[in-house]
Amino acid sequence: MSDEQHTSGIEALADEQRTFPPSEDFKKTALTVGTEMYDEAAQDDEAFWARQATELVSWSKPWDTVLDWQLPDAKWFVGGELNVSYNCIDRHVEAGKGDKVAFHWEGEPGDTRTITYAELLDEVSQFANVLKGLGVEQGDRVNIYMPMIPEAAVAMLACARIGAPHSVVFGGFSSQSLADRIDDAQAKVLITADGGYRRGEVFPLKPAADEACEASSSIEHVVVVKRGGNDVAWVDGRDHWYHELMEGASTECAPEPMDSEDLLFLLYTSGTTGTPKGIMHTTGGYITHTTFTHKYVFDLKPETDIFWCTADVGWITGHSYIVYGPLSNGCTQVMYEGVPNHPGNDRFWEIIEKYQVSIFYTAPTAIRTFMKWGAEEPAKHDLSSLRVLGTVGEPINPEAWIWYHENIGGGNCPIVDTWWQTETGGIMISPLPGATTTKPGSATFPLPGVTAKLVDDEANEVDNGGGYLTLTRPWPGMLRGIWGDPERFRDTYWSRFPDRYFAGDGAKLDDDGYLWLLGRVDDVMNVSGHRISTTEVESALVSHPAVAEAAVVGADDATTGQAVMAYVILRGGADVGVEDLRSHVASEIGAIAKPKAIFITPDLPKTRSGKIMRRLLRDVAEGRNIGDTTTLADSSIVDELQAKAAAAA
Ligand code: 6R9
Repeated sequence: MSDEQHTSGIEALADEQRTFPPSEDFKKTALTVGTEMYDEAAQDDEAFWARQATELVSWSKPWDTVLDWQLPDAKWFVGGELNVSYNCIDRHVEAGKGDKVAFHWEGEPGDTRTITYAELLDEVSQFANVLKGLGVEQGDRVNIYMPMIPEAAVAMLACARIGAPHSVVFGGFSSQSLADRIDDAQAKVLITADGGYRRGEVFPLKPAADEACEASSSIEHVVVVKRGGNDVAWVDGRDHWYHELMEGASTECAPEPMDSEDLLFLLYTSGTTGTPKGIMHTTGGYITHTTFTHKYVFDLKPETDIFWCTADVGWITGHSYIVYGPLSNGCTQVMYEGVPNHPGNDRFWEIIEKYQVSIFYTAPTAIRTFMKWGAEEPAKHDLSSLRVLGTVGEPINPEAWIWYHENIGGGNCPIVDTWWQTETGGIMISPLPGATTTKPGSATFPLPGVTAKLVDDEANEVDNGGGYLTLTRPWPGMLRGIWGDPERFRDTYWSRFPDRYFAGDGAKLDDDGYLWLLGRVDDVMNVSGHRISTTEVESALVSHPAVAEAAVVGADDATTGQAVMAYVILRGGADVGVEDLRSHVASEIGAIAKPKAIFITPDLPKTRSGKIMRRLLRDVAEGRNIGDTTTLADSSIVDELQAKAAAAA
């Protein structure tokens, strides 16, 4: 990568001076314009969250205690009972909003489906009865492996209705990844589809689901939604068509009252080791956090806004800001199945115009791709319905922020750059669009009720300059643990700095107290907003019979944020092509983890004590000059790698 590209990336954050105060016009109708909520939460954060839980969430039994905090274990709204599917559906129907559209769903080929809250209630209740009929009981885990179709949300909500925690696995993950997650959660039922549409073609899901069932031990039933129309293999007694089971199912299914701390779902995410972690989210705190943040961060007016989050339900963003937060707030959403460039590079802008989307939430990597496609694509469409824009998943470079502001927002939509994680459940650091003066590239300030502090290596708090991002107070949406591994939970998040949650991100505080998130400080890469562990890719590579050793690093990439770069030592006498190794990683983990480049090398740069020097490999991959290599066991290998990298660039 050239120096020029490099300074347009994260380094440019440091020089960014422009500020964007909310317009007078926006402030006229904004939910929050001043600092009242911040002041209230600073006085007493528990009372603040309790007020949100009372005002925004319906409980069948009130709680006794707001917070029970015994580090690292937090319990919120202790003793309270509620049902999340009731909060997301029934209460809106009961309030006379049954005819309101919950989803405008758009299939990639152009087919559409409109689902009202009343229809959603019927379908979710029916599917909840289907699950019960398959023997799913409260507490049983259900795996979901689906394309972006409404049935994915229906399946999640049906699980929530009967108190069966779901574990959604992104449809782009391989059968092996799915099998690992099924086994870890010991799920009884798998819900999938024959296939879905992507880039104008059907991508089959059922074959991977079949392989995963073979490779795992706990699945008793597989429910298959017909979407792609592709041929599928069938295991009699185990496999069932969704539409056939639904035919006979009753639309009456009372929502199960759940304890506030009952498990709502597991969602697996990459950590610094090779094994993904099953992040646990519970009921009362999670729905309070997602409902609150969805309302205030996006300045939501549920009566008039049309909300569109472009994430996949396989990620936390899809859980919190397609399914739970927006439906709990009773708003109308757009849900889209496919890619942004089918049939043309303006598909997103066409959808915004067609459905009059007013709040749009996407990822920086998507914005940088739109920049490449050119401003003439959005210019073909009337985007004047938009009033709030959001980003999530990775730091946004100021250049992309400004492009988004001008070309999508028409220069007058506030941008909310939202920092959060699978583990936090919901948004933690973000502007409030009517109250916060934004700076392009800064996620600005912790939300009311959230306490974030930077610390240095010795755990001293940093008020100005760079440090590690930590959270000092519990928040309602926080993870309650790692499924089956309490020790890893403590080690990963609570042991690096005493009495604090360590997020794994580096950040900087500027002179005005604005937070600038700078990316991961651990062995986790962020590729197009997806978290991928370097160790996981290394394990995938060495599982190939031709590979002796592998080192993987995330290198800066102008479009995807980071790109996976691999250095591989082959076994003596082995001969394998780089393409074969790339495909091997895709089949082990999924296409998102495919290395952009693989360098075959006779050796890897190691310290005298034998540690692979990743920092140096990153420098090589990013085309930087390597300085002092005297601590290296053999420095000639670096010259060789540099020559290879230069040849590949
Ligand atoms: C929601 C989500 C979490 C990691 C996180 C950080 C990065 C997310 C960001 C951001 C800078 C933002 N991240 N939002 N970095 N600015 N606005 O993405 O969850 O997939 O678990 O990833 O993503 O590095 O630690 P998840």
